[in-house]
Amino acid sequence: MTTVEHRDAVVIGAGFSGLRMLWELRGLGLSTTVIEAAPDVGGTWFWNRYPGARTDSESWVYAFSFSRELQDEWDWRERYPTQPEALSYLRHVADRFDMRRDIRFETRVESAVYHEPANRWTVTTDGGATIVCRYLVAATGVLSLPYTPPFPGIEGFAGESYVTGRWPETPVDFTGQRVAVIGTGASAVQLIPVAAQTAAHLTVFQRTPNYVLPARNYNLGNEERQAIRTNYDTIWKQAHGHFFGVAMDTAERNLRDVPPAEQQRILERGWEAGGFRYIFETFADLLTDERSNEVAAEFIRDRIRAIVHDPETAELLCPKDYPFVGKRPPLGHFYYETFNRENVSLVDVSENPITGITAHGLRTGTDEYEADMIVFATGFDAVTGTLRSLDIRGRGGMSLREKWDGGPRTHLGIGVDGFPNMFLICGPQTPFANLPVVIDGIVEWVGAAIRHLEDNAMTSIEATPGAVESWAAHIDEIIGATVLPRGRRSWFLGDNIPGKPHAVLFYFGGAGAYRQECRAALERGFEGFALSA
Ligand code: N01
Repeated sequence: MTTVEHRDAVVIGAGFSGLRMLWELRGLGLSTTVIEAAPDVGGTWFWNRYPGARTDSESWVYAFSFSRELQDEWDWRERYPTQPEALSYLRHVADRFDMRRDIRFETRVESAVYHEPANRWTVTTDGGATIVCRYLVAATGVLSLPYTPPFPGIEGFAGESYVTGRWPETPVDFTGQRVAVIGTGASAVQLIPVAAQTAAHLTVFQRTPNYVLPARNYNLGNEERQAIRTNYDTIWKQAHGHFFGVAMDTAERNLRDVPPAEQQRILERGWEAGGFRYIFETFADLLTDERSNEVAAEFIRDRIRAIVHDPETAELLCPKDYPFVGKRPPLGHFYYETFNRENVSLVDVSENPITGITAHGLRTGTDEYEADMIVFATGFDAVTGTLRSLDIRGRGGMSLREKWDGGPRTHLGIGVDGFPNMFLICGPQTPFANLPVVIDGIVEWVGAAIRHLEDNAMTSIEATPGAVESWAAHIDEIIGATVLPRGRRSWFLGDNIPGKPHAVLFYFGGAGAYRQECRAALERGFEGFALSA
């Protein structure tokens, strides 16, 4: 006989979002169980442990801001934390706040079903548990379901194969191996320079080149660490208002208003500053003006041509038929330099696609390539993939999977009509930005909504169909004013996976503006949501 457990809230996932949500719910005095598939906390940072993995956000904003003590006692080592460092931070948070007692590890949610008369969610897990709760929070991550193309012959490969998003805990040794890497997104861009150091030969299979920005990582000294701690109030204030949720300046001048020599000087400064500073601290119109965007794109192509010695390889690495940021630009740690190594080669599979995996490597339409190891750095069924893989049912048994057949629909990326008391943390149609900062804002909003229900003896909150329609139109309107729809097979738009509906998966108005939109809805009595007594 199954025992039915009762909780105020169930949270799915124990990554950044799930831990932050647990902290919030505890603050409201609500009993909560977090359900996590992995044997530990960490989410993205648990699964993506491939060599070279590290954040693309600067460490001082890739953190929680809810606890001054946590800020004061944690020391980041580098500008961009490595995967082990990011994971140990999240482990530290879980231990520091005694969170593990509320987390059920190595457990997957199978279904979550809303029962209308009782106004309760019933969550079932693969471990046979049944938990009945009032509030359901999906903290399932933006990039949590890896995608591997269904190449024929994969199972017959005689060597070792790995997926970046499911990297094993036991170290993988590339020494003396012929390694094939499929993909040139952010994951591959991080892995390639590291694997190239020990592999006998590394072959990179590229379908679409990316605009890779130099990260310019460095170790943080004691003085800088101390300065970060002292300035945290200013750092968070800046990050909360910033388009990308980071502590960077926001350029106010437009490239089109500046003479060409000055344009180049400013772009050079952004390029040298490293990371996304090239986008945000240079010019205000890079994402909205095609001609300005093209100047910034050509600047990057020039750098590629200057770094990569072989002109043919350099040309292949230059993105040409889509705008800068039309795909999410990866940060490189000597990425382009790696193609000057004797043991690295680039294969262009844009016109001559990979047609299958053989016992000893892979094949394209015309050629065969031998490999001892294949790394699939082929991306994720992003944003909606994990949510759609769960059997979530709202009013009248309505399935979230079916409801989103044509693409996701939400209000503020937080609520879905027909799914009362269900909250999404970093669901579809929330900002594409530095996630800990976005998470913080959303969790605070959800906390305020639940507090409102509890304090006013109300039973449910649910997005209205009208608000959901308006939010979708708003999202479309925002992206329509940018160059982003011209991206190539962008996962921002669901276009990286054959058959996935083309839909705008993010709010591209910026993290700061989104925070204001959420606050305005709250101040107007949770506008766009129906509340029931
Ligand atoms: O995945 P991707 P990712 N044949 O989708 C190629 C975040 N992230 O894991 O572009 C050949 O970007 C595909 O080619 P194409 C970050 O937000 C963050 O690298 O579709 N190639 C592409 O090159 C990032 O944007 C960090 O033509 C095929 C690659 O596989 C997001 O995760 C680190 C193919 C997939 O690239 C996703 O990055 C890492 C096929 N059949 C990731 N199918 C940090 O913050 C796919 N590809 C540090």
